[in-house]
Amino acid sequence: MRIDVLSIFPDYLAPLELSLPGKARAKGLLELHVHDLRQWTHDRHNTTDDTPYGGGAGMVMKPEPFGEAFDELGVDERTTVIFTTPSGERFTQALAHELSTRERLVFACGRYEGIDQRVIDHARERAEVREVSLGDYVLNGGEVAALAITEAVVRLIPGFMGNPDSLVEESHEDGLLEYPVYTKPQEWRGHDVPEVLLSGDHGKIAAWRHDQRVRRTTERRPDLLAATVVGEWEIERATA
Ligand code: 6GU
Repeated sequence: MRIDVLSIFPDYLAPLELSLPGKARAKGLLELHVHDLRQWTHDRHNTTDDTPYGGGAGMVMKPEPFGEAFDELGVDERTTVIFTTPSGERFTQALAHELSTRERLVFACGRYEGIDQRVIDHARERAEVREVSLGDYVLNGGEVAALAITEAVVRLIPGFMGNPDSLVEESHEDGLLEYPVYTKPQEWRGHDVPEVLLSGDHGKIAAWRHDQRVRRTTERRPDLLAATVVGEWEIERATA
């Protein structure tokens, strides 16, 4: 996979050079380029924004730098352009899986009040386009979202995870949150590891963990339960 990120604050994306994506790059599974959008400006102030037509607060990101960036990067029908915006569809594990199948992602990070709509309309004429939000809160710009989306997607690229089993039992893979985990020591500051985990009875442990997942999901994310195969009776038992 190749990922290009367009931003007026490329330093925000520095963590991408490290950790998870760094490992994928070392394995040759990922090629990653972060670009300063200002390199596609031509005035001496490197202007990337202007006042909105029709009036209103704030500034709008100009279309020309994005257009020139798309041209130079060769954005085409094999490319998925991701506009990070609080007005987008919500980013989920399902969307992470979908994006992990793409050969080429280009992130266009919005700042200020957003990007001139014609950039998105134009991108749709030459590529697949997704407008994506991290969740229902407002950030100063799309850089943190591009970072989060990249990390979630890259770890799903086949061959990236050392142990693919660890992907299966995670929160948001099957619609239930994860069970609580414990390690040594067996007793710590008056808190004991649950007895069942020391029993050696793998069937009982699996049943306990499943109950814990149902209980947590019911308490913290009841909205997730509607989409799972967990029945009413099971929720009642786990939360009894
Ligand atoms: Cl993608 N951008 C901004 N500016 N705020 C957000 C967001 C994105 N996702 C959630 N809040």
